[in-house]
Amino acid sequence: MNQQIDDLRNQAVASLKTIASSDELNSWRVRYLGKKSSLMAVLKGLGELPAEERRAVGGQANQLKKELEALLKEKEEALAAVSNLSTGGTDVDITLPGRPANLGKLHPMTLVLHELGEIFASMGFEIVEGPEVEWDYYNFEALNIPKEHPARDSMQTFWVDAPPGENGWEMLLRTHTSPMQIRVMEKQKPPLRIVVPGRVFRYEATDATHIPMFHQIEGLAIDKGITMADLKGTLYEFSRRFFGTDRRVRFRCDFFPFVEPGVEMAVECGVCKGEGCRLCGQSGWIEILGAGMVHPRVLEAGGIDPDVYSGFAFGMGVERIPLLRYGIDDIRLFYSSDLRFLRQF
Ligand code: FA5
Repeated sequence: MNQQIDDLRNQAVASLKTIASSDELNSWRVRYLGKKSSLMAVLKGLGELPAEERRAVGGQANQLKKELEALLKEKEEALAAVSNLSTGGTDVDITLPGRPANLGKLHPMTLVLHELGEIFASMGFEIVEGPEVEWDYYNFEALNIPKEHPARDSMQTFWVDAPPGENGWEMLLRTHTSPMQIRVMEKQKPPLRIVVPGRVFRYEATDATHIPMFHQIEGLAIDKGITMADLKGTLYEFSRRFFGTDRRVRFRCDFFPFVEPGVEMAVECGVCKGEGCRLCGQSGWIEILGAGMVHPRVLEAGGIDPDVYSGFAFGMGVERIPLLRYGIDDIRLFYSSDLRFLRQF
């Protein structure tokens, strides 16, 4: 009998170790502790045993019963702990993969500014930045646009109500990035090649190609013997790299008081491919920049001798660049905060 109870214990303990679910544990309980189990049969049959054997077997069998009950409880708790772990103790299944984090991305204008910077940097231009709140001296006066000059009318200005600066200068939000031409010339002597990306502001009505706050990138190159051919070569190369080799580009004469001669550069419309549409005002072209040879008076204002040096400058409207590349038909979309639009870039 002694041996039989020992065998039963070994069997019960060994099979308990393989159990991994509460169903299996229930079958184990029925098998080793249930009414029809071998252990219960031993306990029920005690009365038929001789008195001295009854005590010894009874003690052993009862001890095994207690031991198996304790093991059962322990296993029940272990299984419950595992199941709590996988559900986090709640209705949430923590074994499921996590929700992806909502990653932000750069605004399309920032991406375009980075790309323009890379293109011009690879052509040897340094990238510099300047103040958005400017003196009228740098924005107009030093650029050969004196007070009362009609060219001031083409750039409706936001004036800043602030005490006047040196020589009675008035404060404004810069209407273009060209003031940096003067600021750079004051500090750096030729040869110099710079581009200036940045925000500019104009008091204007909005439409599909005009907004009151937009970005420009100014370019300036000054050295001995710089000609219009250098300007055109640089801008053609920019267009080839940004828009590809098959996009047509057009130069036409234009007037800006700070260049002589002056041109505007237009690129074939990306929406209608030159056919004419709402975006390009049915012309097939979109003007992206003004440019020209730096006016001798501007070189002088920057402290550079126009008899020795010459230079070219351009000022490109950055928002119009992705319009042309992606065929977007309204510039205002960039600032409408519509994530369905912005996420596409
Ligand atoms: C200028 O701002 C001159 N400073 C450019 C220049 C620089 C000429 C150096 C010569 C030498 P303009 O006002 O044309 O020029 O503006 C330049 C470009 O800015 C335009 O071709 C256009 O692409 C963009 N632009 C002008 N106004 C707006 C506007 N309201 N919204 C969006 N883009 C605009």
